[in-house]
Amino acid sequence: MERSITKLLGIQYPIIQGGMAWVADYHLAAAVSSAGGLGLIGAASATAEIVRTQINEAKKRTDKPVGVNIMLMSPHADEVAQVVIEEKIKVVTTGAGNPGKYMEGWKAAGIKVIPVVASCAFAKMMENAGADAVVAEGCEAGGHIGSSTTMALVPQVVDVVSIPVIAAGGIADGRGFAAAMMLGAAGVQIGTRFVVASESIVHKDYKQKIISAKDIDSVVTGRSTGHPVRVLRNKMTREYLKMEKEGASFEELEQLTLGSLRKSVIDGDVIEGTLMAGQIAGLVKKEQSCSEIIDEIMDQATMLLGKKEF
Ligand code: TUI
Repeated sequence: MERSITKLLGIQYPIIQGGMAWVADYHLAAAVSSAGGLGLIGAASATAEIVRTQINEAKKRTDKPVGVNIMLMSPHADEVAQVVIEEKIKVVTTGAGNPGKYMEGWKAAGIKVIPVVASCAFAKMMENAGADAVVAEGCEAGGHIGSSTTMALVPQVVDVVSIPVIAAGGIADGRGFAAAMMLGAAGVQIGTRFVVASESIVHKDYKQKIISAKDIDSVVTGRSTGHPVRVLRNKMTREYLKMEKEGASFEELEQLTLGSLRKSVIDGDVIEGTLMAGQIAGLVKKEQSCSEIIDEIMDQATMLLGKKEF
């Protein structure tokens, strides 16, 4: 069993970029892959043709492998699952659901499949279904989350599967990377720090909200609807949480957040928009290139762990 994800994925450093909706486009994915990590295009709720264009733009910018993250609640997931085969994508990660029905097709196409999991039971199910690795994502992560923390989840998942485990949630520097290794992870997935990367297309006002965030600026909306989402607090979350407290219906709450991620990422509306970010936002202090981010993390981790090979 290959335990090293650098060998499994043909990358230099065991750092994969989160497949963040609206944020993880071809600019960011190509930059992370060029810097030696694994960049991902976040398909989110985009159509198959948009994802195909994104893949082709990424290929123009880097000769290193770029993966695709498929958000399984998307109405276009079936078509996107086919596009990754047609475009000869080498690595697919999945989020917010069960990718079981696509597994056979992806494996037959030689794709390395890495589902994001938030529990041991689901990790084991994914291993049995043929996953090559899993991302164990703790609830410190931004966006749609499960209920266990990274510290508790990662070692428990490591103990129930024999495939490599990639730790996610709350990791943004070499200390987090080293800690993940101590928990038995083979690598890390990083989101929030890459949101503010210079190659990230995210509006400068959203980046500034992350850079100026304090440790306690993170909240979880949607607990009442069964779709908890971690974001930075703002006017929108105050209204959302108030409505949740008053027993608003799923439809009313959906109405409030409709198009709100586009508002923040593209328009820079940090008041009414959804500012998805992990709890580690308070640690992210400046905009840097993906190459600077990855080199800094690896230098710090190498020093702490006393080893260079991953
Ligand atoms: O998927 C994510 N994070 C996301 S997806 C997303 S798009 C979105 N926007 C608004 C509302 C909702 C979603 C934003 N952030 N992370 C990976 C992840 N997957 N975290 C947790 C899970 C997960 C949860 C339950 C995976 C599988 C699962 O259950 C599968 C099953 O069938 O038991």
